Amino acid sequence: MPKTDQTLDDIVITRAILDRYFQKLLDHTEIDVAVGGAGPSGLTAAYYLARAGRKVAVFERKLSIGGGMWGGGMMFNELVVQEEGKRILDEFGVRTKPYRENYYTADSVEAITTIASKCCQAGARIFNLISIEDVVIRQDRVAGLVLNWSAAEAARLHVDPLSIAARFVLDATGHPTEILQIIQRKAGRLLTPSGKVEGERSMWAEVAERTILENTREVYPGVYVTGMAANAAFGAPRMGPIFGGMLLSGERVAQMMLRILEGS
Ligand code: 48H
Repeated sequence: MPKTDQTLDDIVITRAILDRYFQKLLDHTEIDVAVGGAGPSGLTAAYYLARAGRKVAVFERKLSIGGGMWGGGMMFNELVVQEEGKRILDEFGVRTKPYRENYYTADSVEAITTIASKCCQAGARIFNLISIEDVVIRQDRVAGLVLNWSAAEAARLHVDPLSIAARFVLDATGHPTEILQIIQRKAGRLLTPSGKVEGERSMWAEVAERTILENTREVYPGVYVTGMAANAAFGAPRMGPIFGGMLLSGERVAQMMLRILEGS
Protein backbone atom coordinates (compact mmCIF):
# COMPACT_ATOMS: atom_id res chain seq x y z
CA MET A 1 0.00 0.00 0.00
CA PRO A 2 1.52 3.40 -0.92
CA LYS A 3 1.77 5.65 2.15
CA THR A 4 -0.12 8.94 1.79
CA ASP A 5 1.27 12.10 3.32
CA GLN A 6 -1.34 13.13 5.88
CA THR A 7 0.66 15.92 7.50
CA LEU A 8 -0.73 19.44 7.38
CA ASP A 9 1.39 22.38 6.33
CA ASP A 10 0.17 25.88 7.26
CA ILE A 11 1.76 27.38 4.18
CA VAL A 12 -0.04 24.94 1.89
CA ILE A 13 -3.31 26.00 3.55
CA THR A 14 -2.45 29.64 2.91
CA ARG A 15 -1.51 28.99 -0.70
CA ALA A 16 -4.68 26.97 -1.30
CA ILE A 17 -6.85 29.86 -0.12
CA LEU A 18 -4.97 32.50 -2.09
CA ASP A 19 -4.84 30.38 -5.26
CA ARG A 20 -8.52 29.54 -5.17
CA TYR A 21 -9.72 33.01 -4.22
CA PHE A 22 -7.73 34.80 -6.90
CA GLN A 23 -8.80 32.24 -9.51
CA LYS A 24 -12.41 32.94 -8.53
CA LEU A 25 -12.02 36.69 -8.56
CA LEU A 26 -10.08 36.76 -11.82
CA ASP A 27 -12.76 34.59 -13.36
CA HIS A 28 -15.34 37.25 -12.47
CA THR A 29 -13.69 40.40 -13.77
CA GLU A 30 -15.84 40.32 -16.94
CA ILE A 31 -19.29 38.95 -16.36
CA ASP A 32 -22.88 39.01 -17.57
CA VAL A 33 -24.48 40.38 -14.40
CA ALA A 34 -22.99 42.04 -11.32
CA VAL A 35 -25.44 42.00 -8.43
CA GLY A 36 -25.01 44.53 -5.65
CA GLY A 37 -26.26 43.08 -2.35
CA ALA A 38 -26.81 39.50 -1.17
CA GLY A 39 -30.26 39.93 0.33
CA PRO A 40 -33.20 37.77 -0.75
CA SER A 41 -33.90 39.66 -3.99
CA GLY A 42 -30.28 39.74 -5.16
CA LEU A 43 -29.70 36.07 -4.34
CA THR A 44 -32.92 35.01 -6.07
CA ALA A 45 -32.02 36.96 -9.21
CA ALA A 46 -28.49 35.52 -9.15
CA TYR A 47 -29.90 31.99 -8.80
CA TYR A 48 -32.16 32.25 -11.86
CA LEU A 49 -29.46 33.90 -13.97
CA ALA A 50 -26.81 31.35 -13.01
CA ARG A 51 -29.21 28.47 -13.53
CA ALA A 52 -29.69 29.73 -17.09
CA GLY A 53 -25.93 29.53 -17.61
CA ARG A 54 -25.07 33.21 -17.13
CA LYS A 55 -21.93 34.39 -15.39
CA VAL A 56 -23.02 36.18 -12.25
CA ALA A 57 -21.23 37.63 -9.25
CA VAL A 58 -22.88 39.02 -6.13
CA PHE A 59 -20.97 41.60 -4.11
CA GLU A 60 -21.96 41.93 -0.48
CA ARG A 61 -20.61 44.48 1.97
CA LYS A 62 -21.15 42.41 5.09
CA LEU A 63 -19.49 39.26 6.36
CA SER A 64 -22.87 37.57 6.43
CA ILE A 65 -25.10 37.26 3.41
CA GLY A 66 -28.89 37.31 3.54
CA GLY A 67 -29.60 41.00 4.15
CA GLY A 68 -32.78 41.54 6.11
CA MET A 69 -34.16 38.03 5.81
CA TRP A 70 -32.54 36.51 8.89
CA GLY A 71 -34.51 38.64 11.31
CA GLY A 72 -38.03 37.81 10.07
CA GLY A 73 -40.18 40.55 11.59
CA MET A 74 -38.75 42.46 14.54
CA MET A 75 -36.26 39.63 15.20
CA PHE A 76 -39.01 36.97 15.36
CA ASN A 77 -37.29 34.76 12.84
CA GLU A 78 -40.35 33.69 10.88
CA LEU A 79 -41.43 35.26 7.63
CA VAL A 80 -44.65 35.40 5.65
CA VAL A 81 -45.22 34.81 1.94
CA GLN A 82 -48.33 34.85 -0.17
CA GLU A 83 -49.33 32.08 -2.62
CA GLU A 84 -47.08 33.40 -5.44
CA GLY A 85 -44.13 33.81 -3.11
CA LYS A 86 -44.64 30.27 -1.84
CA ARG A 87 -44.22 29.02 -5.41
CA ILE A 88 -40.63 30.28 -5.36
CA LEU A 89 -39.90 28.94 -1.88
CA ASP A 90 -41.20 25.57 -3.13
CA GLU A 91 -38.82 25.77 -6.05
CA PHE A 92 -35.89 26.39 -3.69
CA GLY A 93 -37.07 23.56 -1.43
CA VAL A 94 -37.80 25.84 1.55
CA ARG A 95 -40.54 24.35 3.72
CA THR A 96 -43.62 26.50 4.35
CA LYS A 97 -46.66 26.13 6.60
CA PRO A 98 -50.12 27.41 5.68
CA TYR A 99 -51.41 30.00 8.13
CA ARG A 100 -54.63 31.22 6.47
CA GLU A 101 -55.77 31.39 2.87
CA ASN A 102 -52.95 33.09 0.89
CA TYR A 103 -50.65 33.37 3.95
CA TYR A 104 -47.78 30.95 4.51
CA THR A 105 -44.94 31.13 6.99
CA ALA A 106 -41.37 29.89 6.73
CA ASP A 107 -38.44 29.79 9.11
CA SER A 108 -36.35 32.75 8.00
CA VAL A 109 -33.04 31.02 8.74
CA GLU A 110 -34.03 27.98 6.69
CA ALA A 111 -35.23 30.28 3.91
CA ILE A 112 -32.11 32.38 3.49
CA THR A 113 -29.59 29.59 3.99
CA THR A 114 -31.37 27.44 1.40
CA ILE A 115 -31.68 30.27 -1.13
CA ALA A 116 -28.00 31.15 -0.70
CA SER A 117 -26.93 27.55 -1.04
CA LYS A 118 -28.99 27.00 -4.21
CA CYS A 119 -27.62 30.25 -5.62
CA CYS A 120 -24.01 29.08 -5.14
CA GLN A 121 -24.71 25.61 -6.44
CA ALA A 122 -26.34 27.04 -9.56
CA GLY A 123 -22.96 28.68 -10.26
CA ALA A 124 -23.35 32.27 -9.02
CA ARG A 125 -20.33 33.44 -7.04
CA ILE A 126 -20.85 35.49 -3.91
CA PHE A 127 -18.06 37.81 -2.83
CA ASN A 128 -18.73 38.94 0.71
CA LEU A 129 -16.86 41.70 2.56
CA ILE A 130 -16.69 43.75 -0.65
CA SER A 131 -18.51 47.08 -1.02
CA ILE A 132 -19.62 48.78 -4.20
CA GLU A 133 -18.26 52.31 -4.01
CA ASP A 134 -18.72 53.51 -7.59
CA VAL A 135 -19.84 52.45 -11.06
CA VAL A 136 -18.02 52.27 -14.39
CA ILE A 137 -19.75 54.44 -17.03
CA ARG A 138 -18.99 54.20 -20.73
CA GLN A 139 -21.03 56.03 -23.41
CA ASP A 140 -23.76 57.00 -20.93
CA ARG A 141 -24.25 53.41 -19.85
CA VAL A 142 -23.19 51.63 -16.69
CA ALA A 143 -20.65 49.04 -17.78
CA GLY A 144 -19.38 47.70 -14.47
CA LEU A 145 -18.79 48.21 -10.77
CA VAL A 146 -16.01 49.75 -8.72
CA LEU A 147 -15.23 47.67 -5.65
CA ASN A 148 -13.32 47.98 -2.45
CA TRP A 149 -12.86 45.97 0.74
CA SER A 150 -15.57 46.76 3.27
CA ALA A 151 -12.84 46.76 5.93
CA ALA A 152 -11.10 49.63 4.11
CA GLU A 153 -14.40 51.49 3.94
CA ALA A 154 -15.11 50.86 7.65
CA ALA A 155 -11.62 51.99 8.69
CA ARG A 156 -11.88 55.02 6.38
CA LEU A 157 -8.58 54.07 4.78
CA HIS A 158 -7.60 55.90 1.64
CA VAL A 159 -7.20 52.83 -0.57
CA ASP A 160 -8.01 52.97 -4.26
CA PRO A 161 -10.59 50.49 -5.52
CA LEU A 162 -10.60 47.98 -8.40
CA SER A 163 -13.23 47.57 -11.10
CA ILE A 164 -15.01 44.78 -12.94
CA ALA A 165 -16.97 44.83 -16.22
CA ALA A 166 -20.57 43.62 -16.43
CA ARG A 167 -23.16 43.69 -19.19
CA PHE A 168 -25.78 44.46 -16.56
CA VAL A 169 -25.64 45.75 -13.02
CA LEU A 170 -28.42 44.96 -10.58
CA ASP A 171 -29.10 47.23 -7.61
CA ALA A 172 -30.29 44.84 -4.90
CA THR A 173 -28.98 46.94 -2.03
CA GLY A 174 -32.37 47.22 -0.31
CA HIS A 175 -33.68 50.34 1.44
CA PRO A 176 -30.66 52.60 0.75
CA THR A 177 -30.58 52.02 -3.06
CA GLU A 178 -26.83 52.52 -2.88
CA ILE A 179 -25.98 51.95 -6.54
CA LEU A 180 -28.73 54.30 -7.69
CA GLN A 181 -27.55 56.94 -5.23
CA ILE A 182 -24.09 56.79 -6.79
CA ILE A 183 -25.52 57.07 -10.31
CA GLN A 184 -27.77 60.02 -9.51
CA ARG A 185 -24.85 61.80 -7.85
CA LYS A 186 -22.30 61.15 -10.55
CA ALA A 187 -23.98 60.26 -13.82
CA GLY A 188 -27.30 62.01 -14.17
CA ARG A 189 -31.00 61.32 -14.43
CA LEU A 190 -32.46 57.97 -13.48
CA LEU A 191 -35.43 56.55 -15.40
CA THR A 192 -37.78 57.53 -12.55
CA PRO A 193 -40.41 60.29 -12.71
CA SER A 194 -38.16 62.89 -11.03
CA GLY A 195 -34.91 61.52 -12.44
CA LYS A 196 -33.85 60.73 -8.87
CA VAL A 197 -34.60 58.03 -6.28
CA GLU A 198 -38.20 58.82 -5.33
CA GLY A 199 -37.84 57.37 -1.82
CA GLU A 200 -39.83 54.64 -0.11
CA ARG A 201 -43.24 55.32 1.43
CA SER A 202 -44.68 54.08 4.72
CA MET A 203 -45.56 50.45 5.27
CA TRP A 204 -48.50 49.01 3.31
CA ALA A 205 -47.99 45.36 2.42
CA GLU A 206 -50.90 45.08 -0.02
CA VAL A 207 -49.82 48.00 -2.23
CA ALA A 208 -46.09 47.36 -1.82
CA GLU A 209 -46.34 43.72 -2.89
CA ARG A 210 -48.59 44.63 -5.80
CA THR A 211 -46.36 47.41 -7.16
CA ILE A 212 -42.96 45.81 -6.67
CA LEU A 213 -43.11 43.93 -9.95
CA GLU A 214 -43.87 47.12 -11.92
CA ASN A 215 -40.97 48.79 -10.14
CA THR A 216 -38.57 45.97 -10.99
CA ARG A 217 -37.03 47.35 -14.15
CA GLU A 218 -34.26 49.22 -15.88
CA VAL A 219 -33.52 52.39 -14.01
CA TYR A 220 -30.49 53.68 -15.91
CA PRO A 221 -28.95 52.28 -19.11
CA GLY A 222 -27.35 49.00 -18.05
CA VAL A 223 -28.78 49.06 -14.52
CA TYR A 224 -31.84 47.25 -13.16
CA VAL A 225 -33.34 47.45 -9.71
CA THR A 226 -34.91 44.69 -7.64
CA GLY A 227 -36.32 44.05 -4.17
CA MET A 228 -36.84 46.78 -1.62
CA ALA A 229 -34.62 49.06 -3.73
CA ALA A 230 -37.20 48.86 -6.56
CA ASN A 231 -39.98 50.27 -4.38
CA ALA A 232 -37.64 52.88 -2.91
CA ALA A 233 -36.53 53.93 -6.40
CA PHE A 234 -40.08 54.48 -7.64
CA GLY A 235 -41.67 55.91 -4.49
CA ALA A 236 -43.73 52.89 -3.45
CA PRO A 237 -44.45 51.72 0.10
CA ARG A 238 -42.36 49.31 2.15
CA MET A 239 -44.00 45.96 2.87
CA GLY A 240 -42.69 44.82 6.25
CA PRO A 241 -41.80 41.16 6.82
CA ILE A 242 -43.67 39.64 3.88
CA PHE A 243 -40.95 38.39 1.56
CA GLY A 244 -42.85 37.14 -1.50
CA GLY A 245 -42.22 40.42 -3.32
CA MET A 246 -38.44 40.08 -2.84
CA LEU A 247 -38.44 36.61 -4.37
CA LEU A 248 -40.83 37.49 -7.20
CA SER A 249 -38.89 40.66 -8.00
CA GLY A 250 -35.63 38.67 -8.15
CA GLU A 251 -37.23 36.15 -10.48
CA ARG A 252 -38.73 38.90 -12.67
CA VAL A 253 -35.51 40.84 -13.10
CA ALA A 254 -33.62 37.67 -14.01
CA GLN A 255 -36.24 36.93 -16.69
CA MET A 256 -35.91 40.47 -18.08
CA MET A 257 -32.13 40.27 -18.30
CA LEU A 258 -32.19 36.75 -19.75
CA ARG A 259 -34.51 37.88 -22.54
CA ILE A 260 -31.95 40.48 -23.57
CA LEU A 261 -28.84 38.36 -22.96
CA GLU A 262 -30.30 35.42 -24.87
CA GLY A 263 -31.49 37.62 -27.72
CA SER A 264 -28.01 39.03 -28.30
C1 48H B 1 -22.27 45.89 -1.25
C2 48H B 1 -24.26 46.37 -0.20
C3 48H B 1 -24.11 47.73 -0.49
C4 48H B 1 -22.93 48.14 -1.18
C5 48H B 1 -25.96 47.49 0.59
O1 48H B 1 -31.73 44.77 2.51
P1 48H B 1 -31.68 43.50 1.76
O2 48H B 1 -32.19 42.29 2.43
O3 48H B 1 -32.41 43.75 0.35
P2 48H B 1 -33.62 43.00 -0.43
O4 48H B 1 -34.23 44.04 -1.27
O5 48H B 1 -33.16 41.78 -1.08
O6 48H B 1 -34.61 42.58 0.73
C6 48H B 1 -35.22 43.55 1.49
C7 48H B 1 -35.69 42.92 2.80
O7 48H B 1 -34.61 42.34 3.49
C8 48H B 1 -36.28 44.02 3.60
O8 48H B 1 -35.52 44.81 4.16
C9 48H B 1 -37.70 44.22 3.59
C10 48H B 1 -38.63 43.28 2.92
N1 48H B 1 -38.14 45.27 4.21
C11 48H B 1 -39.48 45.72 4.26
C12 48H B 1 -39.63 46.80 5.30
O9 48H B 1 -40.75 47.32 5.39
O10 48H B 1 -38.66 47.13 6.01
O11 48H B 1 -30.19 43.20 1.33
C13 48H B 1 -29.38 44.20 0.77
C14 48H B 1 -27.94 43.79 0.91
C15 48H B 1 -27.46 43.87 2.38
O12 48H B 1 -26.91 42.63 2.74
C16 48H B 1 -26.44 44.98 2.37
O13 48H B 1 -25.34 44.74 3.25
C17 48H B 1 -25.97 44.97 0.92
O14 48H B 1 -27.15 44.72 0.18
N2 48H B 1 -25.42 46.24 0.46
N3 48H B 1 -23.37 45.44 -0.58
N4 48H B 1 -22.03 47.19 -1.54
N5 48H B 1 -22.69 49.42 -1.49
N6 48H B 1 -25.17 48.40 0.01
